[in-house]
Amino acid sequence: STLKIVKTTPFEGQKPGTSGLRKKVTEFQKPHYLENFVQSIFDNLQGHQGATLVLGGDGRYHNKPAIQTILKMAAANGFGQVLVGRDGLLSTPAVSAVIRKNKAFGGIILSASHNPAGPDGDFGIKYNAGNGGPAAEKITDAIYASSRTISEYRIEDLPDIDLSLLGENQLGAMKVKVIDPVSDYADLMEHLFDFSRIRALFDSGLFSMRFDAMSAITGPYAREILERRLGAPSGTVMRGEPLEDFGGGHPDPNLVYAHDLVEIMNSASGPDFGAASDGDGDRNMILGRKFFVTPSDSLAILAANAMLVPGYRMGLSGVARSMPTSAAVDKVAERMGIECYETPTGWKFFGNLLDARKITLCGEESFGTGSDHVREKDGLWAVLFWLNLLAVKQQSVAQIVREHWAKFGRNYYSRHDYEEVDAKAAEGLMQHLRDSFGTLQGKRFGALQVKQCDDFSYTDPVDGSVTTGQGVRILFDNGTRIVFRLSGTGTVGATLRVYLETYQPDPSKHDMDTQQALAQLIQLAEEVGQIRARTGREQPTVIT
Ligand code: VG1
Ligand code: CO
Repeated sequence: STLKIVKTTPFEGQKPGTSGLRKKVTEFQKPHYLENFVQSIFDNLQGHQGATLVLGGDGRYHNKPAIQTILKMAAANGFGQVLVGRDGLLSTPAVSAVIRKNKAFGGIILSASHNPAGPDGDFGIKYNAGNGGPAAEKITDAIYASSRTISEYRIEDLPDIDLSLLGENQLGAMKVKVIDPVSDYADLMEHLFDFSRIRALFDSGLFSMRFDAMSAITGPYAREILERRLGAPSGTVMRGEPLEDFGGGHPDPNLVYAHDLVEIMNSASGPDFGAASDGDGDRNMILGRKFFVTPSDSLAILAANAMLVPGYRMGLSGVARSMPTSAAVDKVAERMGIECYETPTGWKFFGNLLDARKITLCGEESFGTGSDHVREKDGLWAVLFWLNLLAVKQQSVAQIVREHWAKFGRNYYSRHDYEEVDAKAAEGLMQHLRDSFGTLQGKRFGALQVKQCDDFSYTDPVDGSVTTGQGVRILFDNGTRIVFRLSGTGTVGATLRVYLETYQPDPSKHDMDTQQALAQLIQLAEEVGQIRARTGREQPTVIT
């Protein structure tokens, strides 16, 4: 028989983080490294015999060999069929859409999102369940436990499948169906948004946009949807060819890493609307001409205007945001009389709320927004939502945001990242903060008084599961706060994230520079966290 049972020994540290297992490519290239993790996933599934698995990745370096390996392991582990994107490509939201459409058993996504790619870059792998969403913590914990005791894995010793051709192939007893990575997803978008209205906006000749795919996965999706189905002129999509090393770039759609787009949007004759997505297509950045929309504001604005979009005409059952995300959406929920849930960072915590229909929209400050249409955040979805709003409202991006602030107040908000700091120093900083809770409680800093400080923990309202240690919060009056967290997606050292927020209801004070509006809080974060002394950094690596 072609079935091989290969003896192996565990690797250290195959612990899924905020979004799956992310490591250097060189780590994944070690013999058995990928195989051990994939077998650890399969060993924690039940009822997958004969079932369908969805498989695809963001096309980064090592995607191709990894896909072939996983196909052969899926066959050896009894799956009946794998749906795989042509050339092994599928964006993260597209995997979610394909799982749901085909009622598949689950899916595997190969991506390290916005982390740089190439032989010296990062790679990643994540398991999604039958609802299309990232596996819950219970499952990722079980996968990690299996990876620590694994002694063998199963793989079919068969030739590679040609993934460049659409259609069905046989791999041992298992079918491999190569699917168009774009069409199911594009159809879903057409179903949610008013494409004829958006098309009319482009046809008017009075509106232009630029979408930066950052040489990552969204290029083919954006070209099909924006340029073909919606009739935007060709060239609307920039850097639309997915490259294995993302063109050497850092496909993180923020003001720092999408600076080409930012420059285009900042010119006086620039386009009316600009957007970008990340490596695996689940993030979005929204820009107007000379205007940046913070992701937290974007979520709030989508929620406030959802009824203008066909897919959400019936209203929202509720909304959710991750804890560090600004409370702008809370204000909208309050006004609408719907529930707003506060979850830990990472999309896996939204899954239960979406499945239970407690929420319709959700989002994170880290350029992630989504809805119940899939179980991942969705970059192009957010862009189309904005396009639909622009087409209906016939206003500029800046006008829409300013009107929103005037109505709901403005949450001045910023995140300061200190990347690749010494892991021990970062842990020490967090521990120091936790040790300070007693002395901080009630303490006054000028006009600010600490109302509460804690390490955020979350009880899932659907299944009652508890997740602790999700970030240190220092809460002041009126929604002013500082949050400290360590990233769970980095692969080198530690990344410290400091989230700063203050609420300003007065419209006459909505035109301040964000960093200036937060200056006192930034100062306080330094004082309380001893950031400079402990990390050796004079300033953040990235400010968003
Ligand atoms: C970051 C973001 C988080 C997001 C996660 C995955 O996690 O802060 O909001 O869900 O990335 O996004 P962390 O642990 O580094 O802060 V993606 O687009 O990288 O899948
Ligand atoms: Co991503």
